[in-house]
Amino acid sequence: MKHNKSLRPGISILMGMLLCVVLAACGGGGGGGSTTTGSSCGSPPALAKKDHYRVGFSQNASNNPWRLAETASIKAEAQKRGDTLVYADAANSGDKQVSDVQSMIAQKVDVILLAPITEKALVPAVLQAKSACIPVILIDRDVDHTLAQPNKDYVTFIGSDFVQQGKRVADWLIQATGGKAKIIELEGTTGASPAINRKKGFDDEIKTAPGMVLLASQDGDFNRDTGRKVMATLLQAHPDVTAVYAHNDEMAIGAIAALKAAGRHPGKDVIVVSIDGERDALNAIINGEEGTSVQSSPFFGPISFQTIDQYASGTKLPDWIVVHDMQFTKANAQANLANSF
Ligand code: GYE
Repeated sequence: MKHNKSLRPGISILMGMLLCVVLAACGGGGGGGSTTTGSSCGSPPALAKKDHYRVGFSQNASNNPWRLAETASIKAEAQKRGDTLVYADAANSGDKQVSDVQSMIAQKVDVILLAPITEKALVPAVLQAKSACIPVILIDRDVDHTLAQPNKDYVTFIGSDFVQQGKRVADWLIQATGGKAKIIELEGTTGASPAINRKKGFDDEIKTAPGMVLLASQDGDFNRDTGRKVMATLLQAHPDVTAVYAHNDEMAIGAIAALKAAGRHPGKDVIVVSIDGERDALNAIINGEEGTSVQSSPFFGPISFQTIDQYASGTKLPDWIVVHDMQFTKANAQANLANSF
């Protein structure tokens, strides 16, 4: 029969589609991602449930206690579960981190935990992992949502509310200074989601108190020595400074060193406040050189692997899994020293 030839492919496509519906597992296997047109493995890609996973962890840097604590937490949890960790440290380079993720894709890991250095640099890598049917879970830093979306291009973002962290620091500072301060702000790495949002949270909140004046705000790269150098320079331009807000503890410790080197008395003539809750900051709070540090928990191991389990089981995850943070002051710094990093 003449039209049989053209009919057959049509039938087999139909049969294939029916089979897909019956199995409800087209290309994906396990739970998680929902299948959408144009993607063979789900959007975001599904993750088949297994007893043990090969998990990629792309860390953006290892040059401070916070990063080391995060890596240790992830490694410990992987080991506890008998999962295999494929680890890479991008040493503060967006380009290196993109190639680290590409290498994990080439090694066909089951899932990638990614701590993207900036909001934009890792977007191509996230989309490449999606095309390769490997789900990505962002941890500790987010990407730009106009370029890649949760529950579509990647599974979810697990991390702190950075806007809230900045706001909490500002509220403490307004209280401690009676609403009057001349402030230098040391920003985290330009383009990194905690830097963007910690600035927003703080800057918006101090606007509610007219006596809070922002003298200068500059990138200190989340780094102790950069923070020290930037502070030393800004101090010369603004000797009237009475408060320093650093986006992380490392830069606060650097700023304290710069202040002391310039003959100032942190904790007395300049109040220093920051975010993270690392051991050096808690000690600075105890000895009076720092006012407060709002916690940003680096302990991502348990929550990340629990999220992998939930995703593989087909649990619908929120776009953002919010990590809740404490705040350290003179009242509780000593008691929390033993658990710090
Ligand atoms: O506060 C900082 C680190 O992304 C939340 O990055 C993290 C931040 C953390 O370098 O110390």
